[in-house]
Amino acid sequence: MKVLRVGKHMIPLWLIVVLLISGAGIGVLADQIWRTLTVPVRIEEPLEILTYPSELSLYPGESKTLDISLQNHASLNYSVTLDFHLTNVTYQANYVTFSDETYTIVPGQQNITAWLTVKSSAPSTNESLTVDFNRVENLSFIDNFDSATLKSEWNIIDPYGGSIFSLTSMPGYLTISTTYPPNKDLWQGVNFYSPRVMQAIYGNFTIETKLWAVLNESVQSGGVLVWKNEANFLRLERAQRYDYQEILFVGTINGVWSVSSPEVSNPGAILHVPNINPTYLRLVRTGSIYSGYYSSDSLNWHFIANITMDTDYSLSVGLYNVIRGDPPIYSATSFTANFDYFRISVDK
Ligand SMILES: [Ca+2]
Repeated sequence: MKVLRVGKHMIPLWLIVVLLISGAGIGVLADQIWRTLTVPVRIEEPLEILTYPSELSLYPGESKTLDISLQNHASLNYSVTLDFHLTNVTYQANYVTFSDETYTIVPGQQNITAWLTVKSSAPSTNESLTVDFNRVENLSFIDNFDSATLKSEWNIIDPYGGSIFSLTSMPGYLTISTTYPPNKDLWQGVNFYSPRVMQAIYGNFTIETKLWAVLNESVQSGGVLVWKNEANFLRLERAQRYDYQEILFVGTINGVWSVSSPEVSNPGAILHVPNINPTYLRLVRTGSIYSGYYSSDSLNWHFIANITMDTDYSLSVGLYNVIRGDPPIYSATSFTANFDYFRISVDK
């Protein structure tokens, strides 16, 4: 092999070549950017609705199917749930039941069938139906609360007793109703009487619910709970406190309650919002970071805050109802929180 002698060292020639190339590289990097390329990037919605019924007509007491064909342009499966809304919400609640299924949409074209049933006592009407498609990847659990019983993963917790958990008072919803006294709260070291449904979870996750509730007393709140123990838990909720309609993302971390004054949560956040109903709540765990979001339509999501809570991956999550009525500060007497669904997707 040819070598170059530098002082006492012999350097093989191939190494010199490498050194020269390296030197040229540094020269290029030191130059100015000589041209910029701009490429628009668009992430397309993978699910396309191909066909659906243009109108539906049925008599009281009848059921009808709704056939929809979809194209999944992506190369992976999605879970899809449908959310049905008649223009007349009260009519829907009183007379109409919609199917509440989760569909697995494989790549390519696929047909799905939903249905609606109208009670025999329903008066005639002309309504308009909108159907929201919720696309979820890696769905690991969903309860649409459309069955006669809660799914077996749930545990009902009502420490003080007397709260009502119902799947029939608002069809398609889990209703948690409670009254004051006493305060039924989730507050570090003070009160854990909140009526709730909880289930075990492991790993990183996204949990989401849709809350339908009339909030007109202080304090009424309901939302999603992440629970390790009484010293480590997070509440993401819609609330009325004082005269304010609010979104709160608060909790107890290492035994310290995050709400330091009526308007401040650190970590977390307390937001004043319009009187939105329903409210969609979404909470994402990534390692020790928990991110809270809310939405009024499940399309446009508003980031609330990140909270860091160091625990292992074994937790429980669920839905809760909180009421505080202790005078003179608070005045709530009852609260009913209706949850349309609860779903979990996990990182794979
Ligand atoms: Ca539902």
